[in-house]
Amino acid sequence: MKIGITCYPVYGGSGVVATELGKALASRGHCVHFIAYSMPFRLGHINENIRFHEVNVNTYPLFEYPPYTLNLTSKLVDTVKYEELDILHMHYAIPHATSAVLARQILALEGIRIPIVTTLHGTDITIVGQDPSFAPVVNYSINQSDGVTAVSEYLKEETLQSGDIKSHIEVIPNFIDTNRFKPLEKAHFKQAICPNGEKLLVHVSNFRPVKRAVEVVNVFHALRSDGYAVKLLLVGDGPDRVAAEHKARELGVYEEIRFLGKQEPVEEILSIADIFLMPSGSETFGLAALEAMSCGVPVVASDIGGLPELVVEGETGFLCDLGDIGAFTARAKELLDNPDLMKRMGKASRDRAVSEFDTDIIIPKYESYYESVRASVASAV
Ligand code: GMT
Repeated sequence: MKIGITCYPVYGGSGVVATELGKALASRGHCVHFIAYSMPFRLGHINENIRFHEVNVNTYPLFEYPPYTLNLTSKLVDTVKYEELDILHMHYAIPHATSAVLARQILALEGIRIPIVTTLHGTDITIVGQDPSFAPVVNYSINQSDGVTAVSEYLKEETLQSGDIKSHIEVIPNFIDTNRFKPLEKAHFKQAICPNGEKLLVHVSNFRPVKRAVEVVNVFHALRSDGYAVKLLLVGDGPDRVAAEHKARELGVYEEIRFLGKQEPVEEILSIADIFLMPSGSETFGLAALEAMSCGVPVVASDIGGLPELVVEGETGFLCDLGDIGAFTARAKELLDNPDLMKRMGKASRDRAVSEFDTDIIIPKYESYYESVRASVASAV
């Protein structure tokens, strides 16, 4: 198939999923065209099955707010037409699905009927989609898509509960390349970070407020105050990084924390982690937690959103009430006090990643979904 994929090309879950999906589809023989305002950050090398089409955003003195949605629409029209695409897959409803629906209308005038699949990742529904200034266009764009997928049962239910979405929603979870994200031998790296045999807590995110990165620092401080020999790695960057740094200084633990900023390859960092902390206030799936699990790391996460579909309470990690620093600290202590439990949960995490979420399990679900959407569009013409 010739597949057009549009996503936010930046550091963030939906961009990672879209990019890894495109790469995996290309390696299975499909021709994948990425259409975005810059090269997706995880794309790496282009090969004969991967093309990139940059959306240029016009500036003109009249345009105080450049109309990116329209530039994207035009690029979608051209790419579908000249590259003879079979399907468009839009990641994130706003504005990608909207542009695709408009592009489909323009192409129809030339007798081209392009099927559109929209994947909902989360904040397009849980935050942006709830904003009344966006809601009508979000709902319209989703309802007009030929196929809609969501990354968890939780997100599917959230979307349907709004009452305005009439589409059937297929749940296809996030996935992971378990050959890349696996426990790696990194003893020297661990020794450098934890020179006295300390245990290592890790948090990876884009430091948006929803990630509650400051709470990671609070948990770390609570553990240190109770005499636990631990270190903390904070990976990623974003609006709350300064607040996390400030909290670390205020609590006197700054010297025990490394703020690494945006890092690739994350799997090397996760391989030296003992516990992964995810105190998020909202998480439709929690891709960063899956990356940790695939590297054999138990996860202590908020009991919210799609996280209970990923983290099996008491088996691959622990789920805590949102914002309950005491509970997060207690669960981390349970793991730190009990090396056998930590090992068992790390192995269970890895096993779950391999058996439920491996790329080879999930990508065929997208392929067959594309086929079914194409078939239903073709039969309706
Ligand atoms: O989490 C973020 O801030 C990024 C966001 C995105 O849209 O790029 O991630 C969302 O999509 C990921 C991939 O499907 C999910 O794994 C994340 O849980 C989800 N984030 C939230 O719901 C906050």
